[in-house]
Amino acid sequence: MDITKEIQKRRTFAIISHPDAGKTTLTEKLLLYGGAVQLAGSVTARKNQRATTSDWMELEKKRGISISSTVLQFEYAGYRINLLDTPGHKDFSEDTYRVLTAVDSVVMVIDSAKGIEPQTRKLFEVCRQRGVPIFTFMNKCDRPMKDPLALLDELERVLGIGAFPVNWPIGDGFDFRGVYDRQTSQMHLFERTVGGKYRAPVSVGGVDDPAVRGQLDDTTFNRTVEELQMLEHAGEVFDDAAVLAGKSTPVFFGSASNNFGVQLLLDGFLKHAPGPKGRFGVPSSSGSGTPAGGGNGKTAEGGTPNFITPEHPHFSGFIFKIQANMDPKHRDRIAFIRVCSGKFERDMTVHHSRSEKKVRLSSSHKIFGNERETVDEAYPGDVIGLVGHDSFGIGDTLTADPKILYKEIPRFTPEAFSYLHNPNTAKFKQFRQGLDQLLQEGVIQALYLRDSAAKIPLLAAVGPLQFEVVQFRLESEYGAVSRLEAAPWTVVRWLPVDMTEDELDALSLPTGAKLAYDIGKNPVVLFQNEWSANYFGETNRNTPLSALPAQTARD
Ligand SMILES: Nc1nc2c(ncn2[C@@H]2O[C@H](COP(=O)(O)OP(=O)(O)OP(=O)(O)O)[C@@H](O)[C@H]2O)c(=O)[nH]1
Ligand SMILES: [Mg+2]
Repeated sequence: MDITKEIQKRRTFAIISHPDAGKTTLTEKLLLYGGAVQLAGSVTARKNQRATTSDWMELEKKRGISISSTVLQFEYAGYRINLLDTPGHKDFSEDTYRVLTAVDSVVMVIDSAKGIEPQTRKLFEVCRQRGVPIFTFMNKCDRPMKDPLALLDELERVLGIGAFPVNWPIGDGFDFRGVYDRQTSQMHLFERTVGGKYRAPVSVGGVDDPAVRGQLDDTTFNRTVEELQMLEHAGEVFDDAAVLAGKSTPVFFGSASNNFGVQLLLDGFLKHAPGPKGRFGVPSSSGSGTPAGGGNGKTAEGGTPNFITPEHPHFSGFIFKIQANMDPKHRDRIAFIRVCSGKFERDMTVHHSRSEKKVRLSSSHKIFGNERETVDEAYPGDVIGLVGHDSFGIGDTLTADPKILYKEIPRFTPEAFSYLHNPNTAKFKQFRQGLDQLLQEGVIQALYLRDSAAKIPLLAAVGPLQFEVVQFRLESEYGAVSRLEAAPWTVVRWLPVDMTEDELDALSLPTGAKLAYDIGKNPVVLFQNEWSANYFGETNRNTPLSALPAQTARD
């Protein structure tokens, strides 16, 4: 009973979009509302954390972009909110996609002047495939924006999703006056705040309220009334079932940097967003060997095989992110786990899927940007950070019931390759240690050429900005300067994991192609181009190639 109540309190969501739409700004503003509530209570220690930015990494501050996803947990209106800010740049999409496996819904931020941009569209596709409910925030209404009706149309046309405007903008750009809440029939008038530091003051009233009417010129007033009538006429109603199925998105307008519409979004989101959902596990090879469903097509509770509900009596969760050196004072690594079922208690002993060993989880934290606080218990929906386990990797399951195994983490095909040299032999230890850590975090992948005596790591990235992050972090966190050298390949394909060394020797590769191993010692072929990879595929039909990394290590 207790646990059901805790589960119902949790809301876990990610903020996604194309770069620069305002995710981090919105995140910070959501905290202002969440944090302000905490200030009223006893948790005054939190006060300074309002200054904590979601972009805490040095390189992020320098570049003004998000490079890594950030977890923030706060209480608001009786809810325990786990919020994940994600990077928008496509080179970091591996991190963003991993985060999407850990959430129950998303807020999609759109720059109202630009409409739906390519990366938003890609991320939306992932959400749709996963059936994740989507809430939309049309940001930057304080700047000249596209016609709001055209924006709704774009959502429907480009994304193929129904759009229900929960509120409606009044004017835009310099003439932006606020939003009309269609649920309560009230106008929220906008006042600019200096630097957007404080909660924006809002005055509220109906359309015909003289105080409101007096703020609007005739053109703006008439246009708003006309648009609202058109929306009423269209007769769409808020359809919770369609939202939960990811078929329709509630739309909120506002301006994150001005704190405007942020509270309406937060309240509207909490009213309709789903709590923690159950997840499918896969049959585990460890434990008793029987899948969670008992193998008879039904679980003990009578559900679908291996479907693990949050109320499942045993604790389970999976690691979706690893981050080292978040706090320069500690220099340790945190494994972020999404709790999926049961109750987590600090010091509990659980089964770790990768090592198939029992581990005791004694160092568990609640995370707030790069700040942390010991947490003694956690419930489904919570994201907690675990410290002190070097064997933990991304995708690992931790559970009190060894029969549960999650396979949630998506894999990506690298498309950019570059050697990473260590020019300073005296710093070899730091270089190696730093690189190993970054590889474990999944910041980048590394390959090693098969016939090369010098073990120079060949970095393999989804996008070239990842190289920059590796170099920057090696230097700033490990004191190791590095040098990149362009490599001639653009395509990597994984070979069957069970190929023997003799079989590898016997392969006849196209010109310029090379054999290499990934860090799990799985064999791969590097090709100069797609054509060469296809040619090899056609002439070696008995040796199937895979564009995705092998899931299991050879040793
Ligand atoms: N005018 C205006 N600018 C805004 C608003 N919200 C955000 N911005 C600005 O837009 C820029 C990008 O904001 P961020 O919050 O860093 O964007 P992001 O989506 O987190 O970007 P990435 O994480 O790099 O993908 C910053 O300069 C913000 O100040 C808004 O409501 N109005
Ligand atoms: Mg950001």
